[in-house]
Amino acid sequence: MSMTCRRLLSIQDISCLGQCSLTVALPILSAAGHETCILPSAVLSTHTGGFQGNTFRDLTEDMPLIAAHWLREKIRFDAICTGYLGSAAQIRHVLDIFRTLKGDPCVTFVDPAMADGGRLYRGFDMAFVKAMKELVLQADIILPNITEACLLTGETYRETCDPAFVHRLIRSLREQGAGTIVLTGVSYQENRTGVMVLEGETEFLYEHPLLPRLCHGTGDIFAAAFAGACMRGIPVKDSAILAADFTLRCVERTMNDPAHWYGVHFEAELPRYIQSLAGSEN
Ligand code: PXL
Repeated sequence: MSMTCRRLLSIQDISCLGQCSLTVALPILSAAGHETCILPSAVLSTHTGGFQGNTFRDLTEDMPLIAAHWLREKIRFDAICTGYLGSAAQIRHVLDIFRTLKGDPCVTFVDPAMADGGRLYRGFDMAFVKAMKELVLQADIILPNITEACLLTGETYRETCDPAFVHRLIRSLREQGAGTIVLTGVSYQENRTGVMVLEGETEFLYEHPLLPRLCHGTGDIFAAAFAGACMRGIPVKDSAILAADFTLRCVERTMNDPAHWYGVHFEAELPRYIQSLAGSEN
């Protein structure tokens, strides 16, 4: 087995159409060279951002059964990554999985995918936020956006950030017990955005252009590209840069296709992602 091939578990929903959650995490983590196991928490006909009347098959009951089978088979994971989860009950199952299926060592990544643009996604409430906070505090690495960081800390959401506000958010998350924090959507200027990393006591900001189109699924793409890179042994800071650049290129590819409103064209960027991983390893 190659030194860099890890066994990863991605826990989130399958939105059958919509280029988000498992349909982007699986190809991206596989492209990064990892054995990618999945635990689908629900099956939806589409994601909930912009489509109306999507189906929702709740797989909450299957989650502990699947985990128990793996436990009997003595399966353990080198990393467990979570994204969109449908309910507090699902979060409790994930907490159990963290207790039972982590390898030694294991890195846990939690993207508290529940809100954006100052608003919770459809179907979530503050009880869900409270449960998500518990999961966030168990993770080695968390990837909230600004809205999610506000919800997790009780800060009031703002359209425009300033360094003092961002510093308060990451410090507050850390004081509550968060490990490494990768905060996305940190924008200090109109045409720029970026990602703030707090690892140990080191803060690092990577800024890049904000493209004139907000796209669905970019958080999921960033999280998968980031986790894939980290698990190749690439340092957190470099993994954040690599994932941000990849996400940006995916959005660039989608900008000239206004009909493609529900996701981004990430597929054709996978070869360059793979190259950039190889380039960052040396
Ligand atoms: O991209 C995050 C996400 C994942 N899964 C589902 C969603 C969303 C965002 O709206 O609705 C089902």
